[in-house]
Amino acid sequence: MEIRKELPEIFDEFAEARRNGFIAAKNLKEKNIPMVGTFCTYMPQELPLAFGAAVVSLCATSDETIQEAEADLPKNLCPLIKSSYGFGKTDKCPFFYFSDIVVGETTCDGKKKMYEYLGEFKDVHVMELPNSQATKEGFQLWKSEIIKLKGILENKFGVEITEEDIKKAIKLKNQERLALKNLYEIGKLNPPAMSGMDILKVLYGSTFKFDKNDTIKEVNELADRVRKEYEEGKRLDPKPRIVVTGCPIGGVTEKVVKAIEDNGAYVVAFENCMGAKAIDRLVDESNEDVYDALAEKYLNIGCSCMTPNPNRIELLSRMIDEYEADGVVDVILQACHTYAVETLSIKRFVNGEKEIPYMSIETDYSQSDIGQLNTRMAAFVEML
Ligand code: BJ8
Repeated sequence: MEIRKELPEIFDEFAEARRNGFIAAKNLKEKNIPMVGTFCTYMPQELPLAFGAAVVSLCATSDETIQEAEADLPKNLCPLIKSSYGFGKTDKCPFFYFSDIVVGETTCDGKKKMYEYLGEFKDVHVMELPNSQATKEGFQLWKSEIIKLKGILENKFGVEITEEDIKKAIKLKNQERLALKNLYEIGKLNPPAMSGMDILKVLYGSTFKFDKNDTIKEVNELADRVRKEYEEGKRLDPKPRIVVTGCPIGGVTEKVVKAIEDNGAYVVAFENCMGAKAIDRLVDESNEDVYDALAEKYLNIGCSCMTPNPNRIELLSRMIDEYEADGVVDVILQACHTYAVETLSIKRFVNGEKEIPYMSIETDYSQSDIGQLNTRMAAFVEML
């Protein structure tokens, strides 16, 4: 077996996508293409895509503006919220700057209160997300919020969004999900074909590429290439296999994924919002009612802001089995209460039903806990 040391440079091209995305965003604006900013996976991207707008994620990933954010927001608040607000407030994020409208949702308390302040200097629309997926009333509320968003976008941009347009956007977005799945499901191979860091580069980078057709093609080609090389014998060393769950990890990738992989394991799958939580479930193209289809897909995202939250357990369970996980690492961003409270049920499930080790870590966007994280990760991997 040839042990793979050199990974394709194309992974780095995806890692560069965020930086190149600034220029791409500027080009879109010069062509008068509307841009819709989003902070959350619940935002039905098909609606802006249906009238040719670009969608960009505004969740900030560095601590650069946290100090400025803390002038307005409490220190003891999730770094994703502080950092995102800080980049908006200081005009340091070109994606925020270029966004014509920001669409938020009533997910966690910190985010929804932050949107009120964001609305003071940006056009913000907040969708009312129900707290539960289990009731008919909740479903109807979310469906009506999706229809309301369509009206908001139509008014704002002076366009008409037809059901035919939405159907086309559903197809396109599903194709993108399938391409990204095609790529991240490479993580099922044992021994692995690519590291978790490389999987993440593609998943994260793809959110800053605005031509969906190009992205679909590129991601599928990359996945085919990695599978072909794997069959030819290019593989990574067998090591313990970790599934990562919890909060979005854009701002702590270096600390968490690198700490896992530097200390003797591989991340083979991401259950969180940069991975399967956002991608796993497609929109049902056979449903004639496009709003029903969108409401069904998005409302079923297994985020800890839902009560109860069985869909997170269901997805995690499938992933532990399909990716032959040896352990689960649950990443909690500091002061994220819903994910922190849910650690108990995730631990019970992983240790009890799945009978594999579980570790939760609480971290923020600073560099101060890198040493401690590495020590904990090394001890955890040793145990596997
Ligand atoms: S669907 S995970 S992107 S809400 S901001 S909840 S970390 S305290 S991001 Fe999220 Fe949508 Fe859910 Fe996904 Fe906690 Fe921070 Fe809140 Fe956060």
